[in-house]
Amino acid sequence: KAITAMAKQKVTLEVLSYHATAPREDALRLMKLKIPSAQAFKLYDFKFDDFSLDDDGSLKACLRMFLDLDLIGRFHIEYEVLCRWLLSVKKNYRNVTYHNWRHAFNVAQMMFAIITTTQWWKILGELECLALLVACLCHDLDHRGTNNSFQIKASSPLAQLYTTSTMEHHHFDQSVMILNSAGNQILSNCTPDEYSRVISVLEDAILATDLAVYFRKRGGFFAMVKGKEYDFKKEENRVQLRGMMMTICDIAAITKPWVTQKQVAELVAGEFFEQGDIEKEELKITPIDMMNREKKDKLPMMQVLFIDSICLPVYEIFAELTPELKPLLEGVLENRKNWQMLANET
Ligand code: 5BB
Repeated sequence: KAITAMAKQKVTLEVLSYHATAPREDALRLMKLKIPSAQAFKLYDFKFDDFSLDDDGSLKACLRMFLDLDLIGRFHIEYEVLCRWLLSVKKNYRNVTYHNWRHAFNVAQMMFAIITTTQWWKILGELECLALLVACLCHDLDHRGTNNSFQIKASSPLAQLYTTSTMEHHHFDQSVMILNSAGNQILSNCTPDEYSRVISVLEDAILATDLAVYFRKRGGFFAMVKGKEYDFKKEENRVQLRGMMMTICDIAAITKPWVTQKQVAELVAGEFFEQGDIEKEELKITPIDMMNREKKDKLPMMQVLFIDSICLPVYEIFAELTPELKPLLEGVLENRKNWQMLANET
């Protein structure tokens, strides 16, 4: 529904006015810490344990990824500014059950593991690697633990501002705000041309994490890979690749060893149930089964459905694109077996 210019301005102010960056002192502390190797952190590992690092560990691991991809050297990023930016990004995640800083960090680790294992950094180039790493860390900024359809049902200010990909537009906005905040400008030594390219790749990448966008774009990507007609020197093919890479990193918990997958699924379910509780108590509506804690017996069956309809197709196509990503597909199949077994018990 269209809103007037004045109403839109009011909503914009409401949504965009508040945000805070990390104190400089925190950056000075982080700067002095010794950064272990990528190997020591297991950052190349597809089976990286999502719960292995504490807050400081995750920040140091981020610095290691920027260092090893040579982004600090190539884009002349000041180390103190990078530390402050990382702390600010972390600070702008909320303490929600699943869509918090830990999730963002794990998505970035998977992106790092993929671009190093496949050596796709050579295809993507430094600018797109920088944009993708930033995108992973920022892709769920200020998530409130509720999805796009909730924003619409609750007529939240965000839904008035953005009618499609509501949360994802907000995550991108928050990303740009932090990138432009004093003391946090990791792109300040980029040329104007590099800056606008990074922001444009960042926008596409963050918007690609909307499930609706994935469904809209995946047919074209699958056809491109199946038809072997791709040429990653063509920008249109790279955009498609980058978008699908965001998807496989975002949902990579589904590829992880069973112990990790089970833990993450509990968190995802927990956040869904909390949204369901608000829908019941405040919006007076009946939540869908996925968000209804009275239906939690259905979880294993829903994970099988999630795997079949969303995960398997995209990990299959990436395994076809390069054998180096086959371990991700194998992880999904292993988890499918376990969820199917649990589903059969109930
Ligand atoms: C997902 C789409 N939704 C509108 C209807 C339900 N489906 S689902 O059947 O595939 C489904 C997915 C049902 C239950 C689920 O979790 C129960 C705990 C999930 C599910 N979603 N399971 C997961 O482990 C994860 Br991770 C997710 C991801 C949620 C964010 C989706 C981002 C997609 C990017 C392309």
